[in-house]
Amino acid sequence: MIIWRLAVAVLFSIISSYAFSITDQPCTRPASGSIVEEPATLRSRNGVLEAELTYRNQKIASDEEQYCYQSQSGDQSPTLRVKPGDLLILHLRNRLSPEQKQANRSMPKMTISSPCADASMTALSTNLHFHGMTVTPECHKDDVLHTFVQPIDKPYEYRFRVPSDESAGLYWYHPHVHGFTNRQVLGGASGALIVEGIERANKQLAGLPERTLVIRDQELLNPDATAASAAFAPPVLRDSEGDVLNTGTGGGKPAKDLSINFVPVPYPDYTPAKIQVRPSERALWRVLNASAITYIDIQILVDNQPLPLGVVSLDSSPINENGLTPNRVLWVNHVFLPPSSRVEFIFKGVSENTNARLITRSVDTGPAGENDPARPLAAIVPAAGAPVTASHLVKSPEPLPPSREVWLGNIQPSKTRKLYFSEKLESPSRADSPTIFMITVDGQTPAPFDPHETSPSITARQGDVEDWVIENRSREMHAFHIHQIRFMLTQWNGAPVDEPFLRDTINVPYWDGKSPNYPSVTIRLDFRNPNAVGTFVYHCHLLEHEDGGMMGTIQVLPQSSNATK
Ligand SMILES: [Cu+2]
Repeated sequence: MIIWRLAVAVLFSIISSYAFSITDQPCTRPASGSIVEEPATLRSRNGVLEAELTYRNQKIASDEEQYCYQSQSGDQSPTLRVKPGDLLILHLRNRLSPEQKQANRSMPKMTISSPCADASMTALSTNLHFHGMTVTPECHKDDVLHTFVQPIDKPYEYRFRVPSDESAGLYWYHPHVHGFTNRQVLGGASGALIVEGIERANKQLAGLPERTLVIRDQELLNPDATAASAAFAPPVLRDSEGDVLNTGTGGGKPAKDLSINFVPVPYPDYTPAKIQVRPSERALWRVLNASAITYIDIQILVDNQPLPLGVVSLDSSPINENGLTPNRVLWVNHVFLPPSSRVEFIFKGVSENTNARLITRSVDTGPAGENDPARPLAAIVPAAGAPVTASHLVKSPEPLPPSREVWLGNIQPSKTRKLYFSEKLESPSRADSPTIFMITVDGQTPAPFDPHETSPSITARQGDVEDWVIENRSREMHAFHIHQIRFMLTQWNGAPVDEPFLRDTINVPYWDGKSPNYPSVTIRLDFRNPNAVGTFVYHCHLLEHEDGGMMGTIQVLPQSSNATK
């Protein structure tokens, strides 16, 4: 008995020291100016990727936390790499610490029954959304309306098959608990997910080395610093949420700092991170804007001249009209990425002895928007001895067979709807009162998202294609995103556009406050995929806005059903 007790005590001390070593500063991040390392990778084998992700937090200021996903080997935010048709099994272990301060926004407490059915939504609840993927909105797959994993729960299992026709490219995962998403994503809760095989859609990619760059935003590391050019800077104004308001100058104090693969590039000095490359080596660069609220407009400057970027995919959708125009590359000087968007492009390479930088240009988010100034992200450092990238695309890929789907641009929609983004102050007489954010189906009463509302805002039918006009009636930009499906941009402020790719997020320009017509985008949504059947959400991907109510639900009925509204 004594030996048994001793063994238990030893075992306990081993477990506790292990627990201590992994909980002590679990979300440690690199210093500014560090080399940008490729995220650790978890790769499927024999058609299956099974992994455990432990979700942790760490307090870094009185009201600020870092969040991280840790793999079993302790790596943060690993990139998940799967092939179409693979089975993905993720065990999500919520280990958020209850000692952390709860967010101010309190959600009504609900009875915990199971992680699949209306568990409580608090600052310690979490779940996963697989952004961009066309898996079904069901529990254990890609549901965010009823799946809430609490710290007391045993590991929660996500289990789904990547659709065999899922387009190859860059996707991502992040938590999606209404009211608390902003805080978690701003704290770093995100990771890349790559569906392999993009070189099958574009033979110009064959054999290229590849690099994944995840750009995140975070609270300012030096919020009280003044810019070097402060003599010319306008006064710093903040919105009612405390973010630095758009100065309209392209410069000044940003609302948030940015990081690249977790290397912070903080205001005011913006010490760039370092990307090591081999001289003149072409590569596929995959860039994700995983920011909670920050727009970026990426550009590579070589000796201060823009380097053309060979875009092959946007939002994990190859630039090829579903295979109608294979091997297409769009050469552009910069790429605008709203929060949650991704771009994959051919990086032409830079020769030695050049000054090359990855930057974001400034984005004018509107008078009520955040300040997103121009700033460097990373110095691109060519050196013959630079490490070989961890991953290369297949050298002799088998080209993808032609798609059996009719290109969305060639289909007439069965219905047109109009939705609009709007904002109002909680107390209209007080300019500093919190903002209420709304997305409303035209004709319905504007109201912020209510997680207890059981009837969907929109009902559609699987098999259909619909056009939605989305207006912005507010003085700041919003980024429309819908789960489960993709769409095509067909009009920008009423003018036709003909994009050879689909998106899952689109920016909607801000209203100037006087024009009789609100700015709008028209998108063609594809409900043909049977995986779209079910109830899921559409929302603004500026997560402060989503948490503040800018979200709605859509129910997609099976094709055989009659009811629509
Ligand atoms: Cu928004």
